[in-house]
Amino acid sequence: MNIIKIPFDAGSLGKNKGCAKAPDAILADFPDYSSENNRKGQLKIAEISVNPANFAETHAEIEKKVAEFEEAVILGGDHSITYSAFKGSKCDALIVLDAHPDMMEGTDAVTHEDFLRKLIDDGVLLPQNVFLFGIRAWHNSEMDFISEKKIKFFDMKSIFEFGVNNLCDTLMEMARNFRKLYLSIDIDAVDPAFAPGTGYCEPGGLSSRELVYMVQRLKNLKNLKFVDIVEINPDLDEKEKTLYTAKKILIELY
Ligand SMILES: [Mn+2]
Repeated sequence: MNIIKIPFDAGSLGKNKGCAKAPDAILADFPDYSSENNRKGQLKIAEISVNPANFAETHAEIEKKVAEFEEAVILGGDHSITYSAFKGSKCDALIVLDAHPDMMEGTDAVTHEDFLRKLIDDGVLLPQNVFLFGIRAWHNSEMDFISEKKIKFFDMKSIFEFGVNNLCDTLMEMARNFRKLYLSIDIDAVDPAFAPGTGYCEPGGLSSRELVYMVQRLKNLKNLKFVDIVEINPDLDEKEKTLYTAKKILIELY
């Protein structure tokens, strides 16, 4: 499995400073325990050199490096990295697990609050090829954008009501026919009780078991080529709960 480390947290606008440490923290002593997935391959690790003072240069690096891969798991970093990683991946559809839509009306630079809106506004990603899963907090302007662009979303209320397994079926049915699929996992999709090590603590999220289940199911999609895991902040973690959630996700992926 190809791993690409992107230790960049400047796109969080200071709100999740420290998540640049996540790639090394996740990979430390990895894997020193076994999991439900007994398949074990080799990890091939690449790192993207980032410049926190220069967003444009960093994003150009991310896009260029990711484009060298046919498939990979990308470790962030804040969620702004998904903008250029998705571009470089040449995927045509995106599933995002996140507490928030990340569709704020933004500034010129790509940030973790607006990367998804920018992907759509910049014509990189068609709105009908986006699937949001796990959202539970949004600004009115974000929901207006979602309605206007008819973006498909599964909010936590419906996930609770209809069940993760049923909605995962629906999601997979919709996602399986794209040419190349990208899955982006913002760790704040998970409830802060299970994953406190992140910038925004948004209650009422997925359990860590539900995230593991989603990953175990989604990895069966033949067109799934890229996965990223972002917004993990080792400095804000408690008893390494968040870090071990990320390690488990990584183990399930290979
Ligand atoms: Mn996010």
